[in-house]
Amino acid sequence: MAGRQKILVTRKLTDRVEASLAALFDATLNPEDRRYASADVIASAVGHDAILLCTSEPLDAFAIAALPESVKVIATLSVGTDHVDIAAAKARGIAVLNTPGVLTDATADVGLLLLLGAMRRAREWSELAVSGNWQGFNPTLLLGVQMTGRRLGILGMGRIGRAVAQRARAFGAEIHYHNRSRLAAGEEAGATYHAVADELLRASQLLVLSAPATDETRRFLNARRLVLLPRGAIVVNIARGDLVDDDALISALQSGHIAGAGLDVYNGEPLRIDRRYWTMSNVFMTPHIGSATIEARDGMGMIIVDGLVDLFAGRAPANRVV
Ligand code: 8YV
Repeated sequence: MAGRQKILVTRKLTDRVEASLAALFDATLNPEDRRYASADVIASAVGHDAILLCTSEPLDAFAIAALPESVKVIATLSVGTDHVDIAAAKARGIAVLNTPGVLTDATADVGLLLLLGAMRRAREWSELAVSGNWQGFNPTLLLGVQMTGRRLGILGMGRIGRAVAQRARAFGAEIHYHNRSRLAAGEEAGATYHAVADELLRASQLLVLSAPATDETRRFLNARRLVLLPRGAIVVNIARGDLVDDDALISALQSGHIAGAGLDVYNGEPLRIDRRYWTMSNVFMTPHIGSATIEARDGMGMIIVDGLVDLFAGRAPANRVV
C-alpha cells in the first residue's frame, strides 16, 4: 500500500527526510518553508492522508474538527504533543505519531549547555568578550559555581531527564529526581527519588525541568515552589514554557534567590515571550534548540517516515501516541 498515500509536509525538512518522503509517498513538500497558519493546514490538507507538522503548526480541537475527512494521521516532528489536541484527534479516529528517543541526546546536551551556561555566567562573560571592554584577568570578577558535589534535581525522569542525569553525573553532580513513579534501580542509577515534588525542590541547588507540559505540570515552577529552592539555585528549562510562571521566576532572579536560569523554551514563544528575560544578564537563553542537530532532525524525520509506512501497512508503529 505504501507509496501512494498523500502526505502534507508543513515545513522544509532535512534533505534525507524529504528524499525518503518523496520516495515512499506522494509528498506535498514546502521547499520555501512558507509558514502555515491553522487555516492553511486545514485548506492544504484536502485530499491528503496524513499531515506531517511541527510545533510551529499547533492544531487545537477546532482545527482538528475542521480537517478534511481524508486525513487519517497527524505526525508531529517533535516528542512533545501539547500543540496537538490529542483527545480531539482520537475522537475523530485520527492517529498521532511523534518522535521519541531520537532527540534524547541532543536535548540532554542542551540541558547541560544551559546548566553550564547559567552556572558559569556565560551570557555575562560572552557580553564582556565581545564588548571591547575586557580588561584582562580579575580574581573576583563574575565568579560562577561548579557542578562538582552539587545536588541536581530533575523534574521528569523520562528519556531526556535520564540522559541529563547521565551527563551531570560525569560532571560530579549528585542526582535527585521527581517523577510520577519511581524508576527501576537500573534506570535510577543511584539517583535519589523524591515522591513529593516539593521535597525535590528543597534538595535542588540546580534544577532541570524535563517533564512534558500537561495539566499536572502547567506553572509547576510558581512563587510558592521557587522559595523552596535553596538560595542561589540555578533553574533550567528544556521542557516547555508552560511549566514556569514567568512573573515568579523573574522576581526570584531579580531578588537573587535564584542566581541564574538557563532557558530554551518559553511561554508565548517565539514572538510573545516575556521581554524582561532579554535584559537579564543572569538568564542564559537559547531559542528552543533542543533537537537542533543534524542527527536528531534526520532521526526525527525518519522515525516518522517509518511510522507512516507501518501505519499504512496495517502495522502498529512504536511511536504512535493515539
Ligand atoms: C522540536 C521539541 O525540535 O520535540 C520536541 O518536543 O520541543 C523540539 O525537539 C521542535 O519543537 C520542533 O517541532
